Amino acid sequence: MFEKVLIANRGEVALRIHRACREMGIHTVAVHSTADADAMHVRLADEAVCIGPPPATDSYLNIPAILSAAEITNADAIHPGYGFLSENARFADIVRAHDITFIGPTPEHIRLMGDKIAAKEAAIKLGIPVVPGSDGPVGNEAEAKRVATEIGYPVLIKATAGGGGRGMKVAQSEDKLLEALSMARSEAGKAFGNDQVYMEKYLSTPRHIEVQVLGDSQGHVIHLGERECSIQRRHQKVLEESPSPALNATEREHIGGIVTRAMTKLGYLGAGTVEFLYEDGKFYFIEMNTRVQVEHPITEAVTGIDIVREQIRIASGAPLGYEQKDVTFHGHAIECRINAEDPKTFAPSPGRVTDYHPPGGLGVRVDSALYAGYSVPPYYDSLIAKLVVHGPTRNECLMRLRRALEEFVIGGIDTTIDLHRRLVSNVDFVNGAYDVHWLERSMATWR
Ligand code: MV4
Repeated sequence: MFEKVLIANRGEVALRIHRACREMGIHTVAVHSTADADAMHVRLADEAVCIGPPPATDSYLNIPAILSAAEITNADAIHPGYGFLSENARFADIVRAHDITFIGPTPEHIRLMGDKIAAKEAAIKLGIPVVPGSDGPVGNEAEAKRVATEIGYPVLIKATAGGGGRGMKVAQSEDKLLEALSMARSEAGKAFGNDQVYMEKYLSTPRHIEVQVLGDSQGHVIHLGERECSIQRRHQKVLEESPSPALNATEREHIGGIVTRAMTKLGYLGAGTVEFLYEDGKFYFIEMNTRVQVEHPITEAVTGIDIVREQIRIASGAPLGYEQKDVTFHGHAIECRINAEDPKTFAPSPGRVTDYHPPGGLGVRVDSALYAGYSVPPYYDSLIAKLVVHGPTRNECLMRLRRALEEFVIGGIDTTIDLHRRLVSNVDFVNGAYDVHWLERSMATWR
């Protein structure tokens, strides 16, 4: 097992990784920019190294600085968390070249799943259902017309180098196809320097459901159930829950089995999440995330499995701590992402936190690096806390979540707490009757 892990991240996820290490008797090295000198992860880590000025490109994305910090502290492993360098295959390669363990999948699998078209082709080979569409990039207009006729309108044109919803154009009928195609191409060229696009059948009211997997170096893979992530705004997840209110036990077992068999065939190592669109009882693969995700705590609540601990164990060469038969699902969990943003305009709201009072009680977890007197810096993602609530049933979880949100006090900056207070009492949400467009459509009617 590792002696010392360098945490190449900041904020709540850096704290999360530090906590798992601490409980395993592993020393931790925090890295931080000058803006994060007073951050909680720096205070709690065994050692801390300043890696640069505030801009992420000069600090948390600065590969030479992070590797230097690992060298001078003699860390034997690096955990990238999520975001920043967590899905950067070149970083994983460089870490490996320094004889330091990268706590994550192999660079090959990171690279494979980072290429949207290659990932889809791999999914097909591995027996994972995908959205009907073009076989790779779409060529000229004639080919686009042929493919669109084959899969049926409406169709969606997606940028190969895109992701997170950027560079997508819908064509409702053939007379709109060429315009959508040229707009998608030119936007992709400008945004990503790569105008390659592919085509898929457009699913108009899908849900976003993802399956968590863990694979070890002995080739064992287990799944930890699914997470429903449809409550999104402009492709930013706002709230997630597990299990999905839309799935029954048979569907859960069905998709869990497909993903587990596929990841076993692939020889997947580490924690990973296979993302699907779900519509009319069918699953369609959209992408795979080769990192621990922001919303992992709801899976931990329902299964009782510490995902970050398993990541570290797997990376050290230990076998998974569980077989599939040991994974049982209990109750319901919901995570509210709380951002330092204006609740109406969603403009970032950095600044000094004057009051901080997180909720507590049975089944209430708050993952946050905030403290009274802390100044939220303006340079990074606006996520400042994750409220994770667990209860025996979805309704009891909702009751507990409403109570926890009432208690939650963050003073001195704007936050999105009020958005969640509104969400968890909305009848459509309470009934689980929503798709990926629901939140934006509903908020348009909110004053
Ligand atoms: C789609 C789709 C409908 N049909 N693909 C958006 C970002 C990327 N993860 C994939 N996305 C979508 N792909 C087809 N063929 C609708 C979306 C989509 C979406 C997906 C998941 C979560 C939120 C979303 C919001 C808008 C559109």
